[in-house]
Amino acid sequence: MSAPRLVLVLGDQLGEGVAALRAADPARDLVVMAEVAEEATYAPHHPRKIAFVLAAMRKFAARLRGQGWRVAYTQLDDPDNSGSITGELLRRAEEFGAGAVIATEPGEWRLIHALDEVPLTARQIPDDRFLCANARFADWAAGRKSRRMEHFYRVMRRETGFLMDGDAPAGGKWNFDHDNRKPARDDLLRAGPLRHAPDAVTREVIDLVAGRFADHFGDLDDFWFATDRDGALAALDHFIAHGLPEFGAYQDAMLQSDGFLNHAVIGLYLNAGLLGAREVCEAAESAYRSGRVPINSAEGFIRQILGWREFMRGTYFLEGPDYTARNELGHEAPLPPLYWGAPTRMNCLSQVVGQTRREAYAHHIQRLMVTGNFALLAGVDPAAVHEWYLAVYADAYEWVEAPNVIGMSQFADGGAVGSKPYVSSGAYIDRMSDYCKSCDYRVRDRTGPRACPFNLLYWDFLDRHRDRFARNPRMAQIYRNWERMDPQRRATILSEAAALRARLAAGEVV
Ligand code: FAD
Ligand code: DLZ
Ligand code: SF4
Repeated sequence: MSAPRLVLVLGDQLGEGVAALRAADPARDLVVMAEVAEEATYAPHHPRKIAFVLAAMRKFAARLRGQGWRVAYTQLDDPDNSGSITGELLRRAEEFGAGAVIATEPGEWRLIHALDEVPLTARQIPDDRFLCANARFADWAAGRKSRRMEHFYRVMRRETGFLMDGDAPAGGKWNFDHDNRKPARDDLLRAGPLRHAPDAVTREVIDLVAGRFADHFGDLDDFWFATDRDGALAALDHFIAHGLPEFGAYQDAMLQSDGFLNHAVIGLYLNAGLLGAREVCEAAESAYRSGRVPINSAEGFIRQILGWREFMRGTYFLEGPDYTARNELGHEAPLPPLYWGAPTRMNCLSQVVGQTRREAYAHHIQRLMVTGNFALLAGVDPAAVHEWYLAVYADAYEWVEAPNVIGMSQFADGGAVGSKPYVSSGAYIDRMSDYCKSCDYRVRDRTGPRACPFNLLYWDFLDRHRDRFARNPRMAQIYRNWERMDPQRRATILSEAAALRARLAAGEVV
């Protein structure tokens, strides 16, 4: 019999249909899965994320064995563990006399390059779990002056047929965002995400992670994520029944008492491979077709997956390995310690960072308009912002995190993802949340000792980057407002903002 090949299955490739498994032969080949320190520490991942990935890996390995695969599985505390994916491939190659590796292409350049360099014959097969292949995205992007998600999304709607009535978009419009801007009310009942009690396998992993990564930012108690496909499917069903009907209306809202609102909390399951993008979109469309959810919710939700998620993946691979080093605005300030839990008087940041520490989760607007907005306004080095987001969220993998952070949130790619930077003063946060009511700062104060820092830094940011943005048609009105302001007031804003940035840079509590 010919020598076995090693079939690499990474911690975010946990589906039976993954390309490497389809290309392999269970009678001949050996699946390699490895819990390794390098993957837990290339960014200091939240312990909840590490526990989720490792527990899901253990259960997936058991499932593969049940289907007849031979699996060489390395646990984190195995004394022979080499500590890296390539180290484990080499160790298993020697142990089993294998010379070839079959891998599904990883979602990160770092690992793609590491596999290219492993001294074995390693074949990396395109990861076809996505609705738009990288080659298709490159084809769509070719020759365009600018790439915008909304254009891409319409192409995807047509190509996949999701929410189409013949040639026309269901409901008569491509995008129902206009109906999706309501602030949330505290007294509305929401089911929240489905919570799963950890079983024995998960509990063992939690103990291991708690002992090994106690120095990483993030809580591990009351762990409730699903860690297998059945649990992830139950979470999806729960969301479709209870969250999706009102998903659209409250998509942008933020509430101090509820960090989840009607969000699906399935990003971690999708990205790890426990759920597929197609089945999630199908579930949402079928709820719409059967009259269980309105079009603004179904469309708003499907756009996130068919539009944004695929657009971000295409962007990551099209932009290439240097994307995470981009810094078009030349921002160099250090990430303020408040991001790692140091005290802050800004209630919005304290709430979002606190929730992130507890849950390894924040929803899109919290990530974009609170933590992301503040880092951009404060001129933080985008590489440091990128490392933070990659570490702290359970759904963070570089292919999706980097275009969201370097591109959408920090504008460090100069506009490859968005046409203008997502910056706002405190007024936006006040309109969409209840954070400002319990803040030391006053959201209506533009200057003075209690002026909301977002207000000061907002004008300061626009002023600093006037050359780049003043001619952007979507920002012209804002610049006109700034020019019309009393010169004395403008000078006060700029000097107070400079003092604030100096205090942030010195690590003072702000
Ligand atoms: P929902 O709001 O319920 O949306 C449903 C699904 O749509 C998500 O699960 C996700 O798969 C997809 N989706 C929504 N928005 C986006 C988007 N902008 N890009 C890609 N997919 C999207 N998403 C990640 O999966 N991983 C990340 O590391 C990540 N980092 C982000 C960083 C920043 C600064 C910002 C602004 C957004 C980031 N996002 C990231 C996108 C989005 O915030 C999360 O996908 C979402 O909050 C996950 O929670 P959910 O499952 O409840 O999503
Ligand atoms: C995120 C993660 C973690 C924490 N641990 C492992 C691991 O021990 N073994 C593994 O195969 N994968 C892990 N992962 C997921 C990888 O980091 C992920 O495959 C790459 O970042 C590419 O997306
Ligand atoms: Fe945040 Fe400003 Fe509102 Fe305070 S007043 S919660 S700092 S936006």
